Amino acid sequence: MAQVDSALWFSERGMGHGGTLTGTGDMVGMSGMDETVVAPAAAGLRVEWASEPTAPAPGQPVTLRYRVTDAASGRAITDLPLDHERPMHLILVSGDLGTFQHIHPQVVGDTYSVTTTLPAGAYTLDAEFQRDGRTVLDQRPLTVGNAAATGPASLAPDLGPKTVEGVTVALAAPQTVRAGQAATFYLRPDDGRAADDGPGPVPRGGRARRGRLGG
Ligand SMILES: [Cu+2]
Repeated sequence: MAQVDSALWFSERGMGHGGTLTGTGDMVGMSGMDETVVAPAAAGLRVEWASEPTAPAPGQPVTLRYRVTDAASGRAITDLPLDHERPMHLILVSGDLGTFQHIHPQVVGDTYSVTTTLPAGAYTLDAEFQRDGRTVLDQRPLTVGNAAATGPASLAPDLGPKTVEGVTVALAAPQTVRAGQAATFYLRPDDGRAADDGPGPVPRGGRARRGRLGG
């Protein structure tokens, strides 16, 4: 990799936002995988989930509630440790990959709750948090209005630089990515400032995301 020394490299663990993107197939690579991601049951937990309203409407606020309990005692857990400054990270992705949100439920009563607004479609919700040193992933579907509003994903490869809010991010990717084999991706943000200004801040939302291969 020619530009390793100047590239800002983010490990998949550094993002803290693992999960499987439904419908994407083999999409995102990983490097140095040393993190254990488990389902709630494997961590001795239950996750009770609810949306309000139960049938969310497009463009209308919907509150998503996660009640995490100790499976043995039934006790609600509201003291999840902070991981990247948040106790819980929630990624919402539409089936056609056209809508993506990364939001952070907060403790409300004995739940972790967040309110958002979504276009119509079928979504996958990945809620991730830490428990006893492991990363726990709760994954579930959510339909907003007409599920058929989001068709199949269009996955025409496009690895060119992208500019968002004045920051251009270039991606250096391996020629080939194979399921079960490590692959390293390099993201190089450039906000147009002189190089000796240092790398500058990385905009939120501009971070890499890890997925699992062969999902
Ligand atoms: Cu997050």
